[in-house]
Amino acid sequence: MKKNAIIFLLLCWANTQLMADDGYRLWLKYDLLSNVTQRTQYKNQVNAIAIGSNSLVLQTAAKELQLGLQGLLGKSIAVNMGKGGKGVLLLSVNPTDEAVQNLAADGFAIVQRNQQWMVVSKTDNGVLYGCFTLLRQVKLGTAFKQQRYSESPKIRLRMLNHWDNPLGTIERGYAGSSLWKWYELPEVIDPRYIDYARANASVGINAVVLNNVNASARFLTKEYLVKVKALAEVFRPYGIKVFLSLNFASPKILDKIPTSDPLDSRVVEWWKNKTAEIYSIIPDFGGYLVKANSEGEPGPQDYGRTHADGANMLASALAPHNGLVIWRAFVYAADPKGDRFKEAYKDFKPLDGKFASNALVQVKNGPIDFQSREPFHPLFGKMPQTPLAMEFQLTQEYLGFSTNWVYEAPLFKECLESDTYAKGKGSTVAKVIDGSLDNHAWSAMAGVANTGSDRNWTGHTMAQANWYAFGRLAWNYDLTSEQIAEEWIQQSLTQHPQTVGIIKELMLKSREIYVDFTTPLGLHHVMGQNIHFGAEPWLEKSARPDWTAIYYHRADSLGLGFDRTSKGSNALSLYAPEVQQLWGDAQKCPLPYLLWFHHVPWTQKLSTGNTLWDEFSSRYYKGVASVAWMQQQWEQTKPHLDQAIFTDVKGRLAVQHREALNWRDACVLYFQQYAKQPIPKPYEKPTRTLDELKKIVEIYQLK
Ligand code: GCW
Repeated sequence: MKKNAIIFLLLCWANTQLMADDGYRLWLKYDLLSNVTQRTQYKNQVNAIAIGSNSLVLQTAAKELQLGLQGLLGKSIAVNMGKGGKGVLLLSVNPTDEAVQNLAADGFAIVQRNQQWMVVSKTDNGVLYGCFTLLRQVKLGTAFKQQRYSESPKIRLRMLNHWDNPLGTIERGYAGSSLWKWYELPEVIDPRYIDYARANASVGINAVVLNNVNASARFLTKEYLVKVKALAEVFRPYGIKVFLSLNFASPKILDKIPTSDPLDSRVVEWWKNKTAEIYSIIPDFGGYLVKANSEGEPGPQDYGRTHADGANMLASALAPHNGLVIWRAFVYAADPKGDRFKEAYKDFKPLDGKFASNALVQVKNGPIDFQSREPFHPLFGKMPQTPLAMEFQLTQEYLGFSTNWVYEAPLFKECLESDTYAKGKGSTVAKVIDGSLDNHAWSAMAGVANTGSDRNWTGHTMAQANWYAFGRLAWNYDLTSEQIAEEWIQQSLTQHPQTVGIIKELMLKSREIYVDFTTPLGLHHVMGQNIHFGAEPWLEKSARPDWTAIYYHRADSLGLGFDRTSKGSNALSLYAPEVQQLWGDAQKCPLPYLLWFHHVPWTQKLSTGNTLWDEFSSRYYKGVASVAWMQQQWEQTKPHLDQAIFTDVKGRLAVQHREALNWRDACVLYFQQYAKQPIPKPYEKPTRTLDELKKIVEIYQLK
């Protein structure tokens, strides 16, 4: 080889090393295992991979396994067709294999028979998930331990919802612009689309909605459908189905039909034809996600029809193609005297039993809007005849954008583990949405994506863990937040035991810390009107009353919080009696939910021994101190992390500290006007005035 060529190759290599750990590779880092004994042991197990059939997904599975094992074990591994033999890892799709009999379609078993290891499933996708699991196990040192290991997903549709717009912006996106380069598609296929699909498949995500629920009708035009087709082709080998959000007024917008009334025959016909057109372009298209009659979006109520009328019209257009309609329940009328908490329930509960069999209703985890803590949505457990899909938000709209570190697994699990008591004790939200409580064929969990064009995908590197955790929990919600954190850190950041321990502790505490310095004790919706990372508890006027802060906190000279008992809005009555009992008595209500349900006197003694004011204001100070603690802890990780990641997170933590101080001072000074009590010792009164803090928020809001 010529000298120049060698230098060129060396430079390429050096470049990949430099780029290696800036967060791009996510949790899919297949570097040589540092544990030599383990490496040798695994090396002896696998010499080659064999696939029994040549389907797209199986080929992907083999390719991914090969790539991963070669990197982790440092040896070359061939992929062949056939059954192989000793030392050959067989990937087999065999619905009659006894190892997979009791598993769901996408489940898999990793078994050893006659000295041969195999990954077996009823479906191609199952084998793919088995391969990614095996790679994870090799990386974590837990592979090939049992002669038979199996997993089965608890939720059938594990989906990301992108809120991406045609021009490349992302609604509530904080990691750059959209991954989808609509203008360049379908001709240019950004290799990043493939890496995105790999990451999803590696955690079991099998469906994506490409565009914003505030949907442009443009996505249903021929021009866009060929772009969507190009993406579907990239995702198909990874077992991922593509869905689209639709604009309910599309017949009017795109084809000048005078109405979009779901019961009008011209409209019915239009959707039937449009849907058939989509399936002719994308034969395995998943279906539609719909936001209707919500925040100004069009919908069936514009014509005096119900949400079920709208959903069923689309469901019947989709049914011949085996497609699904996922209808969102995020609706609320602007009623200054009402309680937004009750709105979706009021609209949807009466429709239970009225939806077509290929329709699901997608409900946000809580009744308001992705706050840092919400009680579970009262619809869970109250619509037994309808499959309810869960909607979580991964993007941190109300959790500090990309400058705050909030590990969301505890938030997701808190909701999933809540007991609805719909069919007695143990009727958890998880059992409602996995379909087991009411025997539904379909089940779904959606995460509003936090991905974007930033090199590390999610803006804050630690937010990658939320994408990861979402996939893992949709697959198996019984995993603990700690398990998920541990495996994510080990795959993404480091395997140095002390450093893993430090980062894990930070992750597990991060959400509660965020709650403390923003909305302690169940306070909610007091963020800035447009820029949701800052406090604006003084917000009194907005386009709608339920977009202000005072609507929710109800501070007055007596106390703080929204009375949702029978003396107030009575939203509590939407829950089962056992839940009402749990939250209904202000003296016994768990503190995290206190101000969600009660207007509590400032002077009331809480279970901590402090008065409401003292406890409430102290939490802000503790929260800020905890962010300082996070910063100190993070310093200790430096020797064991990639420096690009270390420095980036360090910077973001410093911003988080600044924002935490703003939250603390704004809230403490604002609410003190009502409580009329001093800041409790040993804390010091903020040095800034309330007016100064209002100015800061104004600057953030670009006023
Ligand atoms: O919380 C609100 C967001 C909107 C979003 C809406 C929704 C897509 O602020 O940006 O719109 O929720 O979920 O529909």
